[in-house]
Amino acid sequence: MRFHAGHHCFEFPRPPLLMGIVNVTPDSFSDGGQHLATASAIEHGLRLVAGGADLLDIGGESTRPGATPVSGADELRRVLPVIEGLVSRTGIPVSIDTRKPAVAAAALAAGAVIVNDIEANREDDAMWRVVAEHQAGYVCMHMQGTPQTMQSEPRYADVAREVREFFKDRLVRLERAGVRAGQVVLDVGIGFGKTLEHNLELLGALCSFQTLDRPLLLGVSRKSFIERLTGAPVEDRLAGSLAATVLAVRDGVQFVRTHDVAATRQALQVAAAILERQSACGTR
Ligand code: HH2
Repeated sequence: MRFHAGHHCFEFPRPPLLMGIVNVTPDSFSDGGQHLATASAIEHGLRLVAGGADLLDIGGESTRPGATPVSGADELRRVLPVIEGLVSRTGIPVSIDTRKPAVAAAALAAGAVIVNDIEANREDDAMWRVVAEHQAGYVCMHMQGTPQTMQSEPRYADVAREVREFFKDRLVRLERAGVRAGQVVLDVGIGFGKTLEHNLELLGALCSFQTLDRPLLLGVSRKSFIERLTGAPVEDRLAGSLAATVLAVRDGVQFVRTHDVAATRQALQVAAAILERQSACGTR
């Protein structure tokens, strides 16, 4: 299986890829306001690369539940200089985390090669045509509702089955818009229109998404389901994030979106060394 994003190509199976998060926002749920200045955001991105990031995801609008939407102009003012700075200083693929086709197009023109789309549940194909035109990679994330409405009353009869059906439908629509399956990564969207129980069911069912034959991306980093389970405040959720990540990678996740790249890399290296031996002695 391959994933194409601009001139980058990743071949699987391979060790998991770490996508470091650079939030150029005043209000992100875990690091809002920390990297709002361009220089500070670029420095942060470079630190993530030094810590072992394989990709960087740049976002200029918080998607936490109930966050205030940002105009396209403001979003571009935040992200473009950071994308340009990080593309020119690192050789690694940069992704733009946006819901707006115009922001995606400008980011891709500035050197980003992946669109991370939390609003892949949209009806129109404007975003997909931008992705097709730039031959970009595309993260197709599942969300029920919008960031403004998603946590009001999420409902599913069978969350894993419904998310799988959503992905099948999107792969068809993407193909119709000119985006080939090889450009697509799937993400179940932990915390996006899901209760604690929905999140846990999805995390427990990750294996079942392998039948779709596309790489899986997962974002659990510092998320509130960890607080619901353990009481840990946002600044103290690394251990819970790592536990979920290690199990998810064991179950086939290939891309891990994380605020804590170095710690995640260390946890995955140790887990991989042990899992390799377990399969060798037939215990799994
Ligand atoms: N989670 C967040 C944002 N973007 N994209 C994908 N593909 N998957 C995710 O799970 C995901 C995402 C939320 O995290 P963060 O960016 O740290 O917070 P905020 O949206 O408040 O900026």
